[in-house]
Amino acid sequence: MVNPRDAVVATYRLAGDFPLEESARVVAMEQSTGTWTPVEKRADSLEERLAAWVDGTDAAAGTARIAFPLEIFESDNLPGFLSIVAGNLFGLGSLRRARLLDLEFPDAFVRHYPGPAFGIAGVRKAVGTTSSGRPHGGTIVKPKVGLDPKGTAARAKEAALGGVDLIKDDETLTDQGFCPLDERARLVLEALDQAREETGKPCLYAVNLTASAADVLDRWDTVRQYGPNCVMIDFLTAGLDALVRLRNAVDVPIHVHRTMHGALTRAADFGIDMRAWVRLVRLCGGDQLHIGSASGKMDRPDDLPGLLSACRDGLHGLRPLFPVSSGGLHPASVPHEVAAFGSDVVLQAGGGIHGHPDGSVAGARAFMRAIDAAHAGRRLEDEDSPELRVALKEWGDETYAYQT
Ligand code: CAP
Ligand code: MG
Repeated sequence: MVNPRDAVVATYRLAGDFPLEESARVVAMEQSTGTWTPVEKRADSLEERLAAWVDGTDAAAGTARIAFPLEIFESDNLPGFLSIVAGNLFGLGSLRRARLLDLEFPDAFVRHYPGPAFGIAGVRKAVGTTSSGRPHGGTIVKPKVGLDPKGTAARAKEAALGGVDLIKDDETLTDQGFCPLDERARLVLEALDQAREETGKPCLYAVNLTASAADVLDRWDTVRQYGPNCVMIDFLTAGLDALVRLRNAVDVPIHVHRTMHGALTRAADFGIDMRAWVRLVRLCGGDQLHIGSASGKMDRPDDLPGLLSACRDGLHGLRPLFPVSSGGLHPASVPHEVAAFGSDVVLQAGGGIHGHPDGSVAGARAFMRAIDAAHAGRRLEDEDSPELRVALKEWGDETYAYQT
């Protein structure tokens, strides 16, 4: 097995024209010093130092560990990193299955990356849940797009008055003409200050700064004048480099959305597993990350415990990532989610709060009461909460398919 001090190890699921061991060697060569045919080695070649190697295979699982010498990577170039561990191999005609499952980094690689500045403990401190340790409840302002800054702020204020810990922009809301970022950030943060005067409770606003790496920093400069307490980025569409740059610029928690992940994570035979992305987002400094839910509208993660471990294990002393469960959740989903995630989770409901028959304040109250009850091990049906009763009647107790 590789000496973990000096190599990045990528685990792949491989299958193709050749036996597993051979396919693994093909990938190791293609991603480091080789090509399809031998090339005469020059006397001054560095190939010995830079060649990747097969660090073990598991025939039963159909997986192979491929070790890449640290020297093959630049210390701070994530696009280059992905070109090596997640590059040509997916296009090789000899493979009919090539899926990157996981990544292991040596300390010498990790120390060039910032990791989460807040992590679970830091976000809990910001929200005031350090002592209770309860799950956080958040919402996404809905409609996804379709409100101007005033309308967004009004709906955000209602959710904050209902007691949520976090309000986020939706992943497609950035700085469009119908809802300019500058005015939206200012009005939402003002509205949350007003709500806090009434509730006495902090509420994070994850303002979506998704844009090119350069523009993300300009957008941080735009919003920082209003005293933001959280920011958000869609890390796949913006790029990991934009996440790192944002991490190195901001002094508030970073909420990381994973939109577009399905194009990479869902195909059984080809793709990049969410676990590899969790490791990279944690390295790059996200504080909370969507990883899928146990009962919502999105496709189930096939190894939720493995994702939770990647969020929280002692990865080189990096702070743990706060996992976010979201997508089609409503109050009756909460016990299912808490059973699967435990209490260190951010549960989010967009439609499951703003679609409440009695509006967003009632929807937020219902969702937060469901979190309190589930955290205390109480049955939702026994709660003395008119808002929760209405939500349970409206959406029932089962996970449900998309309601068109
Ligand atoms: C949820 C959501 C989130 C999804 C993302 C949406 O809204 O805002 O983007 O949770 O999926 O746009 O669907 P609802 P994932 O609560 O109204 O469904 O968390 O799997 O990355
Ligand atoms: Mg969304």
